[in-house]
Amino acid sequence: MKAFYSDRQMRHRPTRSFYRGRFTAAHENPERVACLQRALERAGCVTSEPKDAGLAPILAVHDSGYVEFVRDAWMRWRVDGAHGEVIPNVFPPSRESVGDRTGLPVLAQAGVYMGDLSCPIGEGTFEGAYWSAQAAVSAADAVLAGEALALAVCRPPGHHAQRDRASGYCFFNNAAIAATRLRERFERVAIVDFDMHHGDGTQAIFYTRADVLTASTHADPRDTFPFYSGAADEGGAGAGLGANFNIPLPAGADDDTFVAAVAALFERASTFGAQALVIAAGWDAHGDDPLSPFDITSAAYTRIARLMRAQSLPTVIVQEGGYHHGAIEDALLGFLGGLA
Ligand code: SP5
Ligand code: ZN
Repeated sequence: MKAFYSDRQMRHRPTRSFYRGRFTAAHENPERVACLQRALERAGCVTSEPKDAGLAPILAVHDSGYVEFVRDAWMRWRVDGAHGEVIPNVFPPSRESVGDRTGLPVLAQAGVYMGDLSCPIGEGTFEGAYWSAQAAVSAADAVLAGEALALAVCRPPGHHAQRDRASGYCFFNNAAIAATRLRERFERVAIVDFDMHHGDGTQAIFYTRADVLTASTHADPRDTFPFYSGAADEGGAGAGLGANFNIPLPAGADDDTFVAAVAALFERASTFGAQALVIAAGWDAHGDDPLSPFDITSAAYTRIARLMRAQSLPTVIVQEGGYHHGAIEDALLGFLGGLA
């Protein structure tokens, strides 16, 4: 299987994340990649450098003012005499009430373009997020060129990023970028997201579209980030009605429950008539993950990989979350085992 990763993704090095009243070490750290790389190596899979497809595939999903903010914020923050990484401390009464955002000071933009305090922008954040997106583009291009499967070791992750908003450690929505790329050839594309968190950014990006199905299973958002979306009754709107599918799961869910939910996502993709798949693959449902409310083992990921292969569709796998170093190596290794 072709797999893509650039060392330039390591340039995003968040030092902290604000959570429940204090700054904590960032869970989404560059060391995660070494664990994923070890799993790939153990499975005999070598990553190659993504091509530079430029900003166009990112701008096909994201607002240009937002992309410029991610690119320039760190430098502007320093010019302003602000400290450390770019983190907002003011928020608009409603995002819709903000007219032209492009002329605002960087601090005011941070409140518009950042949904929470866990996406600090540092010196290398844009470069890291840019190359993470390029890995997704290269994986999509490999599938467009005839590969049955390709994997993008995306880090920073992407599924919480909206068209014009970072959140949940995510800046550019790598899965949405890959799906948009696949749409150049395939009429109907399905995104199947089994990261433990709801893929709220991806849902928002495609919510009114009939050509891209977004299907996600996750911990019940009434108790778990991202809290404000991910319920089972969110089915899409307008032309996109019926092209969004959520399966929230209760705390304590086990392998059988989780695998059955992912099977239901694949069934929906099939009913939808998907001609290609994007898998938003997070490993944070694993029972050892510090964020997981589930009781899931690596064996679940082997079963999920088999289900995925049984769809016999061209497939791009995009890395999302997963924060326990041992668990993500083991989960990815289990998943890769299911592909054999
Ligand atoms: C891509 C992805 O998985 N993003 C997840 C974002 C979750 N953000 C909120 C969780 C903050 C957790 N800090 C945890 C301390 C637990 N001991
Ligand atoms: Zn997650």
